[in-house]
Amino acid sequence: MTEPNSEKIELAFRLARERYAELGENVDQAIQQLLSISISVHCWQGDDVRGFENSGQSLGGGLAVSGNYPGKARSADELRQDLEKVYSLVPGRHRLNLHAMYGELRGKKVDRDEIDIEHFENWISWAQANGLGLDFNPTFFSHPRADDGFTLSHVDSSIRQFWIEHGIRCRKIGAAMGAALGSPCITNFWTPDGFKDTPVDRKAPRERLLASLDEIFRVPHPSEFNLDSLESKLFGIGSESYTTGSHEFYLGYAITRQKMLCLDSGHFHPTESIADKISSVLQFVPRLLLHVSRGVRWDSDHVVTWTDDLQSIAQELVRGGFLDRTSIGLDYFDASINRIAAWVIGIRSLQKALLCALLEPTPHLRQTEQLGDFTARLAIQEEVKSLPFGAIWDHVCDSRNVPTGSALLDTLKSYDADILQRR
Ligand code: RNT
Ligand code: ZN
Repeated sequence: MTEPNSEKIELAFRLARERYAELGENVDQAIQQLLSISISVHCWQGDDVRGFENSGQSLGGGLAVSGNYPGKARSADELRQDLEKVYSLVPGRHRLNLHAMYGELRGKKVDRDEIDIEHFENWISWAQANGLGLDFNPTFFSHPRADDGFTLSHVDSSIRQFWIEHGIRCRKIGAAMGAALGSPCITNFWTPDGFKDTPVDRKAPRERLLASLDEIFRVPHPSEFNLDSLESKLFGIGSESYTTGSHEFYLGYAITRQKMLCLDSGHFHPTESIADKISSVLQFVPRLLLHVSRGVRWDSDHVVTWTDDLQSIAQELVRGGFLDRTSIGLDYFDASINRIAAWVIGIRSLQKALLCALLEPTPHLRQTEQLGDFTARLAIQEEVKSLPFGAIWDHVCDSRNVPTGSALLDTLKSYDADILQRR
């Protein structure tokens, strides 16, 4: 690939903008809308979902990371250094999504039911300095008390109590993050609870999960500081037959408690797309969180690429006018390639899908549908796919000093050589 220069990029952009204008599309407006979307970047791509507790505990919760590419972040400072690189390679202002196990415990043994705001102070001041919002997640895995596959729905009440306390503390930390940064923190709850083999009692664990969650959410936090969200999963490795927190469970819970629902695009049957769920779920819950991921066979967490599935999600958000009520996060981990590249490729793919959706001549398409002209609807849908989108994207990057084309890979390669290979 040769590096496009700014002059050529601008020339191509002007022609492309005209082409979109002929279809009634305002390109400048679409770009502004794209730049107003903050993506919540998941911290756990940088260190293979390890965290900084240094407990020697292996990754649990049915999560699996494969690959051993050199240079994973070994400390919060290294992770922050990598993240700064990531944010410099994508247009727009974004957020960071932290997990509780990424607290800085300063060499002390602080268990999950003891963590507090002080352990996230560095993260908060770094986010302030870098103009980032923060989101948060309690960590209900990679811990001795989660080793038998159950946490909030555990049959043992002392184990449930331990995790309830963890959940309560995480919401408090989330609210502190939101208050410090002037932007609500979304605290997202996902538990791995489930059975490997066919359960006899599907009901009792769900009753226990419901009671545990009600206990965690008993104390309200102002919505300008913290928003609670719940994430379902169809199955995990080692919990193939049953998960307590199924889609129906959390859908019902989120609706009745008016919480956010998190739809992870890798957490459903392989032919089921979350794109179709957005307009249904948003009839009933106040806000949605998306964990954008890419499922491949049994794995729900491949690096996000610009697939039809991703494009449909972006189209639904734009066509339905749902961007205001949806927070978009990423959730995947790949240790077989440069981890910074994995982050950047996923974020940029998501942004391309969003920009492409924002550039769609939706009113025209909608009209064909209303008139029952499905031939025109199909013909236009297919024609739109080959509009000169790339010229618009290159302009977005180039005009914001973000590398595009071969320059992107060059930047990633030098960071690899200078930093990652030396760790
Ligand atoms: C697991 C869920 C969950 C996690 C993160 C690390 O399947 O998707 O969101 O990936 O919390
Ligand atoms: Zn997820």
